[in-house]
Amino acid sequence: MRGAEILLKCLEKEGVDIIFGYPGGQAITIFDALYDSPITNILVRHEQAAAHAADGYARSTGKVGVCLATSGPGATNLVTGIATAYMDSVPMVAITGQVGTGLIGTDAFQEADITGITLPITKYNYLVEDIHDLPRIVKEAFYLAGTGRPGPVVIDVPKNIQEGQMDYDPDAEVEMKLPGYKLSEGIDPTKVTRAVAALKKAQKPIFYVGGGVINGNASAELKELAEKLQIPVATTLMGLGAFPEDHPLSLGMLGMHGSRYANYAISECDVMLAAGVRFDDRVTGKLSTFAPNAQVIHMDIDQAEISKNVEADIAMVGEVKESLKAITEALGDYKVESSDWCTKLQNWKQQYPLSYKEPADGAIMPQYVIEQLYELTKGDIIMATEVGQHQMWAAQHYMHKHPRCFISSGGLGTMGYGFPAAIGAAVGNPGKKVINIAGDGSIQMNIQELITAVQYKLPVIVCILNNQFLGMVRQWQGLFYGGRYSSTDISCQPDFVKVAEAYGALGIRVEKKEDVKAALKQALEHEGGPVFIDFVVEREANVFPMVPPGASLIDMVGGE
Ligand SMILES: Cc1ncc(C[n+]2csc(CCOP(=O)(O)OP(=O)(O)O)c2C)c(N)n1
Repeated sequence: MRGAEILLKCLEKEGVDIIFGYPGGQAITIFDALYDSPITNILVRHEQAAAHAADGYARSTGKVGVCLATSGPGATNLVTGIATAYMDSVPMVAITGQVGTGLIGTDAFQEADITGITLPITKYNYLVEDIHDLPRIVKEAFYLAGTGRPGPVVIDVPKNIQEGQMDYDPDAEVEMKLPGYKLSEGIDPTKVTRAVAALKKAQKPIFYVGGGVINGNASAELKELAEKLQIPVATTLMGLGAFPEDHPLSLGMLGMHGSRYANYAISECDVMLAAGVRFDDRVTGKLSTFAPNAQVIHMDIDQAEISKNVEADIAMVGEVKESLKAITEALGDYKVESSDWCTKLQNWKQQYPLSYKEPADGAIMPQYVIEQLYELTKGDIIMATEVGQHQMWAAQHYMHKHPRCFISSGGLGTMGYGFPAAIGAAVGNPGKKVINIAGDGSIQMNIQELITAVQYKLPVIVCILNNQFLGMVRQWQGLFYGGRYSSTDISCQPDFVKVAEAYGALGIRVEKKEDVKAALKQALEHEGGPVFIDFVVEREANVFPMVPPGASLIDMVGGE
């Protein structure tokens, strides 16, 4: 069998039925093998989108996403997508074609050292030098990508390996050789005892929850413990959906654009259960004043995260699901019915709701669009976002209720991520409506993927909150750079309705507030393919509240 066929058989063994890819000379043999394979390739129109689509597929399904590109420019186009997945711990296998092993290092046509380039942004990477290693490498790559702290793995396959031949028995046992890779061996019981003692003493406990709870499929265990001890839950951007936001214990999002009540609560808590989080600077604000009175219980699968930014008093290394379960079990019948703390937070929620001012001229406020979307869908969609103000409004003004339903580039903050990620989510979740909340800047970064969505009839609705600005940068220029709007006015822009129509999609423009809901309804009812809605919104709306960079969480400005 040819190496390319063996590669695909190995993918099949890993349960892969869909990949996202784009062909080229050094991957042509793999694409040739795909011709006869049960694996479907979703043909994107830019390799960056292949990586983001595989990432959106992975985040929304929990499976390992797979992307495929040719060598050189194909491989380097994957790089932003790989880095995005790495920063947000997304399980992905990226396969690249490479020039033949005899040409490596000669600056051959379309040669790029992709294992070198991706070394710091992958969990691991492989250059296949012997066809006999292929089955082992593929098995290891999926194992590494999907276990422990998930992440992307690159497999670079030279052309002579793809074309080489060997006997291959798909039923033969394949042995992995990963002597240095150790998974958690369970939770240290002494840590459980200490965590339980701290929680029993706590007057003002709080959960600070991140993407690790979603990656670790631990939402049910989180809810059980939060309810048992009446612990309010604040989530990061990556943690949205880990805990239902319509639950009385939910505080929504904390951090730079978090709710006032979440940030006040974090600042006042006495015990912090930090679950699957990494104390990112966008969350903590000024580190020295972050949760100053809290005893910190940090649960994480990755030992390297413990005490990286904030000293953990009790470190629980291992599956967050197991840590939560162990604490709940150790508590036995002990439970808390109500507390002054919860009452205080309920009052804060009433006192400091997320709000915004309506403009006098009746312009559409971007937050209003998100609220109307919630009215129509009640949390029962997959929402992807691009990066900017719209991303924060989508996080703040929609009630996220389910894990794996809010898909956003948190760590790298990649504009151009949301649309292809939404495509990947739509491919992985047939029948589900997928909405991409976009800015007019971000959508132009991977707008070519509209034809992919049209070709595969994917029900992706792109809501462009069109403020004719690179809004988030303009906001910072307005607040911190004296209103000098340098290179952020993008009012010279395409007609997004005509763009949609040119691609064969439905395009709708909304200029009046009273038309917002009807347009969303029309898009949600539209069958058979993608929709662009161009919401012409208030140009200079800001995201509030905001913790200015370097300030403490309690020093939020705006949004009252
Ligand atoms: C690839 C990339 N380039 C630049 C940035 C820096 N950046 C962050 S937000 C932003 C503006 C986004 O504008 P838009 O998509 O129109 O959204 P808005 O903030 O107006 O809602 C920019 C340029 C980025 N995050 N990603």
